[in-house]
Amino acid sequence: MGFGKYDPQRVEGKWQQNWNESRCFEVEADEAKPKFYVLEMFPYPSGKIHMGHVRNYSIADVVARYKRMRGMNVLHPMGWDAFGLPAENAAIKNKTHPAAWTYQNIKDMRAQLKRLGYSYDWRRELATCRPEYYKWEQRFFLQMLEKGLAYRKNSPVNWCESCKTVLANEQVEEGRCWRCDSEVEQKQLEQWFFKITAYAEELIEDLKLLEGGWPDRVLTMQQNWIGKSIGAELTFQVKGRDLGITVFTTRPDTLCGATFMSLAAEHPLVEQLIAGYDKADQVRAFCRDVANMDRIKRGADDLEKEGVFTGAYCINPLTGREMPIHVANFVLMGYGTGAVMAVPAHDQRDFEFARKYALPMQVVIQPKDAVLDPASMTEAYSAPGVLVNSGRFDGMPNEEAKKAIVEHLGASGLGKPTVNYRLRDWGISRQRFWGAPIPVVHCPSCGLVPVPEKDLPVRLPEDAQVREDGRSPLPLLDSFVNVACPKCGAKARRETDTFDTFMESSWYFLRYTSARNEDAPFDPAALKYWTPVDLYIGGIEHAILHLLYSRFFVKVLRDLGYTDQAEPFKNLLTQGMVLKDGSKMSKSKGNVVDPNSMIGKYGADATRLFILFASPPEKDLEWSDAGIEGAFRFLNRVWRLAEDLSDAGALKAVPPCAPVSALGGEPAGPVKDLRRKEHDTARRVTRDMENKFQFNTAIAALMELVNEMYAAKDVLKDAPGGPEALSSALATVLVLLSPVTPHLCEELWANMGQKGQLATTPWPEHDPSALVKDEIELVVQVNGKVRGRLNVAADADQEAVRQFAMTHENVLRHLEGKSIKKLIVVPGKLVNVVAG
Ligand code: ANZ
Ligand code: ZN
Repeated sequence: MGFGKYDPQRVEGKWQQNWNESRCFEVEADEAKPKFYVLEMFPYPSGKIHMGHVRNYSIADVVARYKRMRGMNVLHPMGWDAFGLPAENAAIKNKTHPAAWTYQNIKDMRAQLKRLGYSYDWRRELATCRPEYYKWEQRFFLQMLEKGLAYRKNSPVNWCESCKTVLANEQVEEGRCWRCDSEVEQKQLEQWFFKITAYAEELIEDLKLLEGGWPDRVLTMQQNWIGKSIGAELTFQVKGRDLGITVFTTRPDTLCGATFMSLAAEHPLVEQLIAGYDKADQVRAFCRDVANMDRIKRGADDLEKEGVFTGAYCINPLTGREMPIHVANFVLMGYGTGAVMAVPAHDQRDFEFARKYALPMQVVIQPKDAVLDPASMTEAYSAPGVLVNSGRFDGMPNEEAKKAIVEHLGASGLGKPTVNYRLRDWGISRQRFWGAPIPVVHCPSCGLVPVPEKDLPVRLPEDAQVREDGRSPLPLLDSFVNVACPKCGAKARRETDTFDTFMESSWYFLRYTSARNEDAPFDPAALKYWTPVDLYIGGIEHAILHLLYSRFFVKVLRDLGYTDQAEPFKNLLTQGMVLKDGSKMSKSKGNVVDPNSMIGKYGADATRLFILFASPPEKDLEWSDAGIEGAFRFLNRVWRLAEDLSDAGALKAVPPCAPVSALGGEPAGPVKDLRRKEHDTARRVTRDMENKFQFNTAIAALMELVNEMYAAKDVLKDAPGGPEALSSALATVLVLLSPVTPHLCEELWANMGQKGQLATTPWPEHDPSALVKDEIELVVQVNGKVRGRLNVAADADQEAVRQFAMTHENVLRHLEGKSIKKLIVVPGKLVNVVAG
């Protein structure tokens, strides 16, 4: 007799093999069944799974298992975001190859995920560094090229001369290269771009579709990143020349307060404006310095405002005033028109600039109950007001004046309403090796020639040796670079830039629906059935770029005819971090807890249980050794409970939330009490699963039920219907707990003699009539004040309740010396005695 010691290693290995052999997590599209697509953000194969992964995937796995038990057809896939810089660095360091390093890591990490018992359909596994994968994004690129959505342009980049490579903004640390620490320059380089700006309006507009499904703060971050700004373009004539300068402004109402003009250092008119000016060289030097500034610093609010006069003037179209034209360091060429009408009285940056260079200031917006004096103002006034010093527009509320002034200028072709977006086109060129090749050829006579689709994939030569200095080996690799032009056959050069790795992660969730299809990126029926992703789970650090690029990609693929979806992810759950001693686990802090050692010591189930119990999914989680010990102890408690019942011959194959008939007739006393607790637990757990996945409270409810079973089992083991009630409750614990700790639950389920796998067993439904209590508690009031509580039969009649209330000691004391005037019974709730 007895189940032996709870040995997670044995139990977990056994059930992982069982699931694997029964293929119970493999799914196909099935129109007859409702689907649920749950997805975690796929990992970069860095070498090892960390606790953050375990948390992310455990949350997803509980959802997947729960939805499956609710009868849904659940797609839950896993794959690898396998291109990227760390592989190159590791290859240099370990004198190996990025491909070898990556594939070995995938192998190790896959084994770790399997050891955690996640319910993936492993047949759909994909690695983005495989040509069978990136072949399709090369095709998408060509189609986008054809539609004008991919293009090449000269653009400023961060350049490290010693590494001879472009650096992403994140790789520039205080103006220096993250790798070699030398000064980063700004350089113009031909680069590939995706025209994400063509979708700016839709990307903003469709955020509405995600309300309620995505966290509000993520929606706000997306909105700010796209940065829609409603304003106008106004044109100013340059004095004495046949030249106009157009500005973008959100405040056309302040036009009469525009006292000078500020241009970006890269503004194309600068050269013309300074022609003949005796200080032209000084202006050029200033422009060069500004253009070389770190672009992040240049856009920062606290930038010290600097500028230089160009020697030229333009004319304010409303006031006729001459406005000196300056070049200013805070004006960016990439936004609006690269020219700003400066209104120092009402714009803080212009205010600082004007104070510094003693430029004139004119108040044109008057607040309600104050008069602004430019001489004594200490900052710009940017709030609403009515117009002053604005001629015919005086007295007009400024919101109204915005429209009126644009209309007025519009009549002479000098103004029009305009919408601007902060969003920039997506630079997708990387001068890196470990990425997907961009499929074009540079021909000396034909120019840029797309690689014909039949020649895809353009394979990355996986055996190319990475270079010690970190530069891509591709440009020097003759076998890769030298090709015949696909158009004219002449000797041509292959493009050696590779795609930004954000590209692979922008569509992998669609590919899972048809991961093994070699003839097309997607099987249309499967894509239609499974998408959109119903629940996407990952870290908040991806709240902007990855999610934005994915949203963009889905819209492009829709316009290319692949899908009819407009949005990739219906619901988004951003899980909190895993902390140790209050801070994020990291190697440098030395506070990392390795999942492997936890699984080795306590098992996958205890690790999953601790992580899911310690905190609700969106909140940070503090790692605690005592916590995982506690989780392990609880599982042992469940194990021993089942074993006890078995030893006592009280373990029956009764279904969870068993009907009354299975308990041998209408239950009473402790049998009924346990049954009530069991059904109420099923109700609470189901509610918590449905309501934002509050696994922690669901687990707490199950712990309560187990406690109650311990307290009742000695009495119930031998009572009529008792073994059945205990077995039903145990079955309920196992079913409800199985999404969290699937292995232990399967094992005990089998030990109960239950049929079939728990993984595919339907979720139980509680019986509302089981929740009804035999006795209910009534509050007794005297003159509106609570003086006692009574337990009465749930079906007691009013007269019985009245009589019973008058036996309560404390109630009687409060009635001493008074006469009863009225006695009101609110059935099921209270008795109120009115006395005086
Ligand atoms: C005149 C003005 C008066 C402005 C005023 C503001 C307040 P958002 O809301 O971010 O779109 N601007 C336009 N292009 C710029 C550029 N390339 N670099 C730096 N600043 C630029 O900001 C729009 C405002 O930012 C524009 O409205 C312009 O200044 C400035 F009381 O025009 B405003
Ligand atoms: Zn050619």
